[in-house]
Amino acid sequence: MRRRITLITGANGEVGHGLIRQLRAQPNPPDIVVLDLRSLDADVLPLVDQSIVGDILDVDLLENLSSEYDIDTIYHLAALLSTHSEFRPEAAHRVNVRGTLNLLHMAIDQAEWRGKPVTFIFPSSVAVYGMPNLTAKASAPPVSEDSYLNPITMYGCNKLYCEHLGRYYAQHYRQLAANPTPSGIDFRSVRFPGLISATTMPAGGTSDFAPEMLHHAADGKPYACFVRPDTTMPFMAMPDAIRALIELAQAPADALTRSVYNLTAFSLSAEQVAERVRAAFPHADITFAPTPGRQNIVDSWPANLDDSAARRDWGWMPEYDADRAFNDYLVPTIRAKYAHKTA
Ligand code: AKB
Repeated sequence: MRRRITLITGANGEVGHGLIRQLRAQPNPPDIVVLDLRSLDADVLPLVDQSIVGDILDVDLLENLSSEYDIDTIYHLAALLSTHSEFRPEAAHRVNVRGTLNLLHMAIDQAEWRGKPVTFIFPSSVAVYGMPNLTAKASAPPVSEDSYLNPITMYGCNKLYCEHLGRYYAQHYRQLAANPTPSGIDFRSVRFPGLISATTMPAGGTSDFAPEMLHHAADGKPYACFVRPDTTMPFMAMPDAIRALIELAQAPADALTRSVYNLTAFSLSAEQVAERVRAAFPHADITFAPTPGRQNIVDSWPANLDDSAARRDWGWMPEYDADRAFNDYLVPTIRAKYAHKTA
């Protein structure tokens, strides 16, 4: 008998660490196998059953994994984020698209072996949207899933295409076969807003100005924000993001009316983030030095997202609005994290 597991790719990132912890804290935690380019950090290593150092582009490795385990659920987190992807667009395409395709193939193979669907959870992003200009951004109502899908970043294009690939493999794969049968992939995706974690600094994203502002202030370091003070986008505290992934994975299939759902918790401008950071860390040294390229990227993302479909279909509800995110989660946890340095 092959051991039933949950597979997490890109597990060493900030979402991965939180996901491992929250899955482990479940009443009946699954066995967890993780795959990442770097060996899993020591603080979460004891929480997983196997940690594999490897690449999602290595199809032999994926085949071995597929033959060794009965993979029930895949959380496919591995990706190059938006800023990194602009510097290495072809590498981003390889990792973000080819890597996802490899995982989707693996899921089809698994579903065939086990005779049961494989739940495939794919975090997508607000980066799939492309607002045409600042006037449209300022006047648009909260953007719902099917409008403004004109991403201006490689990462946004990759995420949008992979959402479609997931829907294709789940619903239309081998549609011209003599006897078409379902592929067995139960593909479910969420479009995250900018995520803010109290424990880890993000790397390579363009929404990073908000967490960077906080972490720099707590660490006693000056911070030059790379977008204008009025730049507004939706955000979410990390614990909500992790809970959303798990809740979507556990939602009954017949409740879901879409394969991709917007998620949001609160929208703030960079200045409003700075005000909250200054209120918590009065010595914070925050200046604004917008860089045109990254500014343009955030300007293309909606100021607000409409997540009513997720609320209606699977009961999504953020627990952290802006006040609670800063007062109960971000500020106390970040303060404790850097306390030894600033004491
Ligand atoms: C990024 O900035 O690339 C990500 C995202 C918005 O998906 N945080």
